[in-house]
Amino acid sequence: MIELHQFAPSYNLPNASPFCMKVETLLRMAGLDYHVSIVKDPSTLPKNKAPIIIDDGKTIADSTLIAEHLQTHYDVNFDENLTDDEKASAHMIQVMLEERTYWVLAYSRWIDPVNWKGVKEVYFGRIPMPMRMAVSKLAQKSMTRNLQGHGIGRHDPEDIYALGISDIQTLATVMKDKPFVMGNKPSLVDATVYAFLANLFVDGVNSPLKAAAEEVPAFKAYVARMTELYYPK
Ligand SMILES: N[C@@H](CCC(=O)N[C@@H](CS)C(=O)NCC(=O)O)C(=O)O
Repeated sequence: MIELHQFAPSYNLPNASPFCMKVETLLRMAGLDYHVSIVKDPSTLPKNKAPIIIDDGKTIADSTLIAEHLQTHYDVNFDENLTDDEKASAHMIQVMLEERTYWVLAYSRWIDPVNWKGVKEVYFGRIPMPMRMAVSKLAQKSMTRNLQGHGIGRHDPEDIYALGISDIQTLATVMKDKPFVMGNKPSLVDATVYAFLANLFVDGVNSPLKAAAEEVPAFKAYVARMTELYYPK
């Protein structure tokens, strides 16, 4: 059986990592059996990031490589209903969210002082004091370095959020009121969009990025639709 290594669920979500949530959603979309193994320290993983899967002795690290693996090794074609044009649009949305919006979301959680105190409790609250302080400080430092490395972390907060808001508005323009991102049926990009929007809406993290998403009623309805389909109560 496929082993999915991911962080423990938090924030009342399948996962507070949009990449972990994307992969778990893909496994459910594909109807594949899997077993979850909780990652406590991502530095123990082959690429130092979660999620990974281990399938038939093979380790695959990175959500997009995992999606490819599922399509190559199982009878799954997430995009079977899409035209080439739709596949191209879906690809652009996925890359926008994963390679740019992600960093704005990360900034809002790990750096923005409005949220960090609460986020720290959720992520590290189970570690006993005084180790909790040291571990959370180190993790925040590492995120600061990553944001600098990406480049977005070099901007003023207003500019960081403005970039993320333009992504959210672009997504709203593409999605309109369609039931799923590319039309009437879910496809690969839905796993990413669902994971990101659900993560934006969590209680206890507030930012201009979340406020922009809240202005789009279709987003909340979409998250509820995907939850009902893939994580029914
Ligand atoms: N490109 C990767 C990104 C995965 C990723 O960024 N995972 C984050 C959690 S959202 C992580 O494990 N970060 C740990 C770290 O950077 O130390 C994918 O698609 O799986």
